[in-house]
Amino acid sequence: MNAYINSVLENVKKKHSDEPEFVQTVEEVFSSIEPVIDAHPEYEKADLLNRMVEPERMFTFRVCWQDDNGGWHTNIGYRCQFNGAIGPYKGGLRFQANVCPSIIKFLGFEQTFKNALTGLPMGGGKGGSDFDPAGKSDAEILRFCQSYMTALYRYIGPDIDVPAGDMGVGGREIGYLFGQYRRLKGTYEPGVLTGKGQTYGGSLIRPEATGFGAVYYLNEVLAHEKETISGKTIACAGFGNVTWGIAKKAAQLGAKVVTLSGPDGYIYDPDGVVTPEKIDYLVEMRASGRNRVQDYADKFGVEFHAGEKPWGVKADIIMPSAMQNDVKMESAEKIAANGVKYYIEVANMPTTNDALAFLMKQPGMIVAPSKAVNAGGVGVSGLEMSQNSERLRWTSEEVDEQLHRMMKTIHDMSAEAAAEYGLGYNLVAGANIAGFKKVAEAMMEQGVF
Ligand code: 2IT
Repeated sequence: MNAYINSVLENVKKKHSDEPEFVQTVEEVFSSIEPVIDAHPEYEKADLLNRMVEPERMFTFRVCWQDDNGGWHTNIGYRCQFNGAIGPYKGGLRFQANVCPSIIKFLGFEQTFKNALTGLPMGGGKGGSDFDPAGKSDAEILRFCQSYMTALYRYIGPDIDVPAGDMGVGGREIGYLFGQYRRLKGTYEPGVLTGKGQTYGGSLIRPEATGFGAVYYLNEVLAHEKETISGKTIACAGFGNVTWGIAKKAAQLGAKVVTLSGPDGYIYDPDGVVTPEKIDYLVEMRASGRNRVQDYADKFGVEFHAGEKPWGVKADIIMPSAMQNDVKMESAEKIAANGVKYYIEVANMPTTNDALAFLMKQPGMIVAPSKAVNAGGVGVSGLEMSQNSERLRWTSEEVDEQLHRMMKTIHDMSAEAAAEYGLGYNLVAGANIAGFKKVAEAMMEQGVF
């Protein structure tokens, strides 16, 4: 590897030895950018990479809230404004017990390049809290969100930093956060958050966007291989918003999602999550707060495998759509042994770096990276911001068409970036290169800082 990249990587490893996810994502991005660094000696001269791996700003805040029995709890709130070179910081909030600086920073770093790929003016940011929403009442969620926003509202705004949802933060939480922001600011600024409800400035198709976008991207990959999605089986993970969107779009196009997973195990439904009843049930399961996928097996009489991951199931397409590092070496070996041709990452960094490198080496396997595949979510958030600032509202068809076009462009741009450096049809390297180049050029033109 290029000596400069190596030295920055060593620096990151030393400085952040307690932040494994962050180190992992830096290593993953840096593994692709050697040809760009070689072609641009001015980047090393300006020490661009050491600047790029340091968030512009990151802060924590106290979030204190009262439970329904009058007991008090204190959580840590985070916001990382990673890179604002190409637009206001933009990225979701994750509420999950395991949230820590490493997770927030890895997500913020990924978000920076992902947002660049959308072609929209959005910088990279991420935030959240170690608050665990599981089993909390609606009133507890409301009080937590109000307290969270009370601490955060001074530091965000439609032209400053625009949070949205991520795991544990959906339409309900965004509503409560927006209500509190409005109350504190005394102005109506819908562009401060995305993923809002339809009655107060939310964009049509935003709930579907990540899953739909992932399937549109998949379609481009299949077209490249002269195949179509119709009749294909897809192994997914999770049962949240993203997996719901994939199941819905896949069913519309004649394909079927055959696995779902949760912290309790996975289900295998050979008929597919294809009927409206089954697809809607994912939303119901998520809303129940039980965080159990076994409920699906019980309701529809399909197999449930306790404590296991779905990656041993033979399917045409694998779409890990749950969380980071869900696919480790052991699962990757099963996927390869099954002769799977399409490995399409969806969740942020769902594959460990060794497993990803292993899968990319399998003859005939096509690997697509999450920062491109799931970019439709934040892409439609960008469209929501445009609609808010222009005070207009596009129809579902208009948003869906723009999403479709965006995903095609991201795929084509990635394929072209890889081809330009003689890397063949390498979507992982292509996405890293295309995203990196855009952010790098913007930073250089602005005097780096
Ligand atoms: O990971 C992601 O891209 C998101 N959670 C969505 C971010 C957004 O601002 O819509």
